[in-house]
Amino acid sequence: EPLERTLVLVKPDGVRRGLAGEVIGRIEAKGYRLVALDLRTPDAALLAEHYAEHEGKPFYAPLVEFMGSGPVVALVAEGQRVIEGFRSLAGATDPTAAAPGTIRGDLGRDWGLAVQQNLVHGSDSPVSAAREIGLWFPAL
Ligand code: DAT
Ligand code: MG
Repeated sequence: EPLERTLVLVKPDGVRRGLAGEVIGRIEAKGYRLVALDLRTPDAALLAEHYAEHEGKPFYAPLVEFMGSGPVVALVAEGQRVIEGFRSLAGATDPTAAAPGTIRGDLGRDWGLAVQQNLVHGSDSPVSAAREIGLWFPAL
């Protein structure tokens, strides 16, 4: 099977809570390789492109505001089936429903806000991964 790459973000809630290392550790412990890593606060233009598929949904504006509210850790991880594998490590979108053992299930909860503050983003397909890696790490 060919090597795959995925874009992972530790969202502002994860960085604020000091959980970036925990997330990176789980990715490394699973056996994936880090190929790029950066701490930055994304601007509105990057977030609009990153979340273009959600434009028009009720949580879109709160999502973009939240994602720009502080630094995120952006990274590219590599390995066979890493796209599926990281989504599995992350768990379900809703951290209350996410299974224990997953990042969201172990470390996340509902905070009563308009957007799910669910700690991490992971690309959901090879096409999304290529697009997102190009946005966040144009030099790769
Ligand atoms: P995922 O991050 O699991 O790929 P997604 O792409 O459907 O989920 O949504 C992007 C983000 O938007 C998600 O991580 C949190 C937020 N979100 C999604 N659905 C939501 C909802 N129904 N209410 C509030 N926030 C939501
Ligand atoms: Mg998604």
